[in-house]
Amino acid sequence: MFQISPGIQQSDFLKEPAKFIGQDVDFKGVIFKYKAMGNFAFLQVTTLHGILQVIYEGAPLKEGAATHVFGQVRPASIKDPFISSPEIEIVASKIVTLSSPSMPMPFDITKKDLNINNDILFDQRMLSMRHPKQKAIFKIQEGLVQGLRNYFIAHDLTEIRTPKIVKEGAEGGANIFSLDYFGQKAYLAQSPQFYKEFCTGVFERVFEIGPVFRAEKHNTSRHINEYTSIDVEIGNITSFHEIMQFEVGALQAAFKYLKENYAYTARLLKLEIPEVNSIPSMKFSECKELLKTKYNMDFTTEPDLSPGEEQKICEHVKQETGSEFVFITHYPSAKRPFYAMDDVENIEETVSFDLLFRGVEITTGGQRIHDYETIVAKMNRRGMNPINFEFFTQAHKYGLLPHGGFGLGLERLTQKIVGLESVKLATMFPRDIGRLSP
Ligand code: AMO
Repeated sequence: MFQISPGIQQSDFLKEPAKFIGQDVDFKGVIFKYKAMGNFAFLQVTTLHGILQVIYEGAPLKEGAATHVFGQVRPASIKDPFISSPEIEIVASKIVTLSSPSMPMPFDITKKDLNINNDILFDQRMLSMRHPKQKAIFKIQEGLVQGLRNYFIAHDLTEIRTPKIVKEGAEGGANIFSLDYFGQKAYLAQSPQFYKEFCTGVFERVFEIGPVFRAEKHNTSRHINEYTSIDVEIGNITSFHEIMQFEVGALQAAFKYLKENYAYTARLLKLEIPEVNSIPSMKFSECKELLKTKYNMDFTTEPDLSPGEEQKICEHVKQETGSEFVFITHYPSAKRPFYAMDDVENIEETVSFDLLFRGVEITTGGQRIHDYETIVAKMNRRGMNPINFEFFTQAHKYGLLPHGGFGLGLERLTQKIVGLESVKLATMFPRDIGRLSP
């Protein structure tokens, strides 16, 4: 018997290669690009922390081979921005091949831009993601989640985990997947709405970052059938404005975190990470009026904004204020789910909001009904059977704090930060009406 102690090998060199100029180092990585130059070769080697340039004199090596490189660090002769530490290169004295591909890649992955069509990109996701610019999208996504999570924890939110197989859908509408649960009808959760609301009665402030499911029967650039919802719910609020303020702070913190910790990835993708100091806000009804007068878009009787209207409003706000974000508040009650609180000053409107960013809705949020009689009355008005939702309204019956929150779509946020044409491109393994694999 032998003892297993905690730990895994970590390389100070790979974390900060520029600090090792003049020193002998060794590290492991995969040859991304091999360029023969006569009697030597330039290699780009993908490592745990980025891509390094290696100069090597020796027998030819295969792209895609996993290697152990031994050599010395020196200032770089060519400063390539594709390399994560462009200021240095490694002159290899020895390269040991650890494993070698038996087949060439189905497409040329060594180009600076992959340029393959989306079907191939997604069919071959496990390979196409190896491209540095594809991988970078998901590093940015990781940074966004980490920045947001840090902010949530710093503001005393408890992280919760809620079921994804549920008895009732929370959001209404037809976009719900049903399944057979040992003879009972069940659904895939459209959101953790009910659960996060209960949990304000336990922890006061909660968040969850997890998958949710929407049976979208159309193929659009803004919909996927499984996405990651960043859900927040906060108790003891006096107004839904506090929820909006909280989201402004969370986005500000996440973008700062990206700038501080993902500089190489941001450079590789040429990101424009927005500065968020404050976010303008306008009422839904004002927004409809503006669209009519300024853009001749007369859909004033529609209880929601169309994608075209969202785009125009963002354009207008950017022109007027410079902000790439805008909150739209007071959505019509008719369009919001039953749990949304109506405005006491106008019960046709809710104290709710959407946040639009670069032309697309990325968040819905608002204050919720916390009173038992009010929520049951609203369900009855909508023809819903309160008995089916007793598990939810019990929380209201036994007392619930005034509360509110929001749901932020991680893939849409990533899409817009990176500047991708579709939300699917910001999803590692997208699910849409025609795709269930890989
Ligand atoms: P809503 O249904 O508006 O609200 O969803 C919240 C956010 O989730 C994202 N989103 C999607 N992203 C990709 N594909 C989809 N099919 C998709 N559908 C929604 C959007 C959207 O703004 N329970 C409420 C939130 C709350 O009030 O707390 C809810 O789920 O970015």
